Amino acid sequence: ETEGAATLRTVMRSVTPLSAPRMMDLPQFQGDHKESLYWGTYRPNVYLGIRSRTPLSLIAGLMWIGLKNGQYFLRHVCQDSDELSTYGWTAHNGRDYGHQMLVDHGLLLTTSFLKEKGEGSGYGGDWAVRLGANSERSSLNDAQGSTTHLFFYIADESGKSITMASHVPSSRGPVLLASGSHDEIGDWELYLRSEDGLEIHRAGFKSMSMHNLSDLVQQAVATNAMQTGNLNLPDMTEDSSNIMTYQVSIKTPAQIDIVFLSGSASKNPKIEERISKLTGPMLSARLESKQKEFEERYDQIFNVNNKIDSKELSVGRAALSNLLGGVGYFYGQSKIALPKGFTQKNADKYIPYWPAALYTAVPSRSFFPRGFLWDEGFHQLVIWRWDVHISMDIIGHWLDLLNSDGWIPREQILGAEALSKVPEEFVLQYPSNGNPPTLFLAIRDLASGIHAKQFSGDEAEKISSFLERAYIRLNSWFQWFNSTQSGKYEGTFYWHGRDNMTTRELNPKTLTSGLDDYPRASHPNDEERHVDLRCWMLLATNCIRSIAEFLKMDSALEKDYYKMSNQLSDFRTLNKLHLDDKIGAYFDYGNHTEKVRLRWYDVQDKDTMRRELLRETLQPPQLQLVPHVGYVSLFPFMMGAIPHESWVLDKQLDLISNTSILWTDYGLRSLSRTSSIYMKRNTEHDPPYWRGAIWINMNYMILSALHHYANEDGPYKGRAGELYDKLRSNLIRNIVQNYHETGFFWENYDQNNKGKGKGARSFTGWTSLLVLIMAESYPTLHR
Ligand code: 6A9
Repeated sequence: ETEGAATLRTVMRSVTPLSAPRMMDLPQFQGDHKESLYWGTYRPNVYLGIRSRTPLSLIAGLMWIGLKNGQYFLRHVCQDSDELSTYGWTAHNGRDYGHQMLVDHGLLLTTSFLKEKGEGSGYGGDWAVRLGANSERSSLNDAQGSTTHLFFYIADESGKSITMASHVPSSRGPVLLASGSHDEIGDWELYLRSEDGLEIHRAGFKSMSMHNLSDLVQQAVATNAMQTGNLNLPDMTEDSSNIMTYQVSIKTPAQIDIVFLSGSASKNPKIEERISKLTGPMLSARLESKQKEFEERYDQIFNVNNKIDSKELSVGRAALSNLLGGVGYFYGQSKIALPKGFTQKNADKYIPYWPAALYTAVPSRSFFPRGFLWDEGFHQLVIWRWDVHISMDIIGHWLDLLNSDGWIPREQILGAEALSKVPEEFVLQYPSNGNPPTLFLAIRDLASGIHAKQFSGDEAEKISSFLERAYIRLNSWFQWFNSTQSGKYEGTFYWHGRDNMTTRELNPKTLTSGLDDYPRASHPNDEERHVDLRCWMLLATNCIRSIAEFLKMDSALEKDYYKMSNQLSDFRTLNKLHLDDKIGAYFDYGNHTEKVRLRWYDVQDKDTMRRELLRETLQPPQLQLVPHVGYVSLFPFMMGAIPHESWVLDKQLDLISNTSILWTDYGLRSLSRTSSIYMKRNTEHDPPYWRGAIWINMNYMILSALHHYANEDGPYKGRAGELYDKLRSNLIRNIVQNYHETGFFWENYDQNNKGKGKGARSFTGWTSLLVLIMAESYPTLHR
């Protein structure tokens, strides 16, 4: 076989699905379950977006014209540059109810979503959206601002045309806006109802690119404005339009109800009844009772003992709701990088993954509205507690993305809408790159929950069949790590793929670990070992072992896991590989020197930053423990791998509680203030990221370990308990305060600047672990 043929085989394998029964083919994901999750607010990248969980769906959404500093802007896609002072779901149950609030420079909008299967409705049922608009007092005297233009659209991704109602009277009663038919749901109709006589303008477009909807509407309005002087849609439609847009211009306060009815609606005598149930006073009553249901369920699951005050409670609810309201459905093909030097005939440097669906939560609706592998494990810690069926459905989708090597692409950019948000250089996925297998955190909980008979009979049954089918997938996922990310010596691991040629980075990044620029060995080579990866391997082994025990599999494979789990949890081995026993801290190991810095160089008349070894002390890199105290050094602690009577535990508590090292009043720093890389840029373009800031996923893991050690007898029990209480209240206080002050949850928090939110705002991914911190719910890591 030639080298080329071998490479080709490797490439083809990387885009071939694992040959194993698909998770999503399980009976539990069909029938009622599937239908009950058909429609939803599954387009988290727009301020309000509805679609169904099918590749070519009908999609609906909201736009409006916002006014900022005397200038008009069309709002649609969530963008931080819109400078809304807040937006997000204050209630959302992930299924059939949600309530969102948006504040756009004096304009207060609310969007409510409600879904139900009525008598006569087609597959997936009917849904309603209530739009509320109000003005803040201060801007009422702004004459322009008192008219608000709202746009609601419905479009068919398959390109099938939609019929626009021939005449839209400006009337009070429900008016038909549009109708059509769809293979999965039959005929459908869209109605609008408002108590005020409204003027409605319309436009229809024919287009297959749904990510350009804002442009279509903006152009139509702008062109018409030039001709008529009004900010109105032109009341025209293109032939066989598959996108219909309706504009209502309102004076605040106003309220509009929009209803989508599926099934052969107009032939159905109950049509009036169905409309009136989903609009007006009856809708108000239903929304109210759904809200109450949501709050009661939240209390029952997350606030059993009234652990927090009411001001904090509403922030916890918003955190959960934003996570659930951020769940999206995506369909498309990842782009997988070809090996260096290879290109396709058409010059493409990638090969597409197979077309796949992904139902997933997203880290941030504005910045990262797509699936991220290791983020998802943290999301699922919250979601399984709320709705274990949704959680299994999400995890199942992810596990179906395993290729025949046992690899899952880290960042999921599926479909044109998702792609339109990602800069070129981030698009390609590399089949040699890992990302922490955090889904094991949630799966571990499900397995232990079954052991502990914590689930209802029906749930337990479904979880069992889920785990049974997942077993072979989890095994190949694990084997991928075990074979491709192993170190030079048995039982050691490191994140492969770090750049050992770079001259620009102060410390070559490790994006695969999820901790991007967290400092590792300065000169990557194959002697490296990473303590965080070793701990993820421990988690994975323990999880698979516990599933195997539960499924009573008496196989050689189970014995392997048993052995491996014992090896990886062996305290003496861990210490030999990673412990600095002078200070009692765990470190990576590798070819390292502390004596590096970034310097400006003049390269061909251009100033760029380059890394250099410090000449004056000239300490060449050598094999050693990498002396940076931070999140990575706490991994054995996080995983509960330190025996509760060990002196090392005492040292870990020292590191955590020391204010010159990790402790701040707002949570724990990612990197010690004493580290040589603390708050250092990595290149001229890369400001510090995981080099000091407070991140909530890691704080949650550390908190859960403190909780664990505070509840185990041992000499450090009391101390762990005190730190636990303090850290927990610091985290809650700071996240809540930031939410109240800024209207958002943040990607991370500033360890210096009074704990101020930093990075992406409206980061409603793992920051929503706040819910579990408030509830004191922690993963079952500890055997
Ligand atoms: C950049 C720019 C609009 C970085 O939360 C997602 C990930 C985490 O998994 C990772 O641990 N974030 C953390 O270090 C955000 C990554 C965004 C990369 C893509 C595209 C888009 O600009």
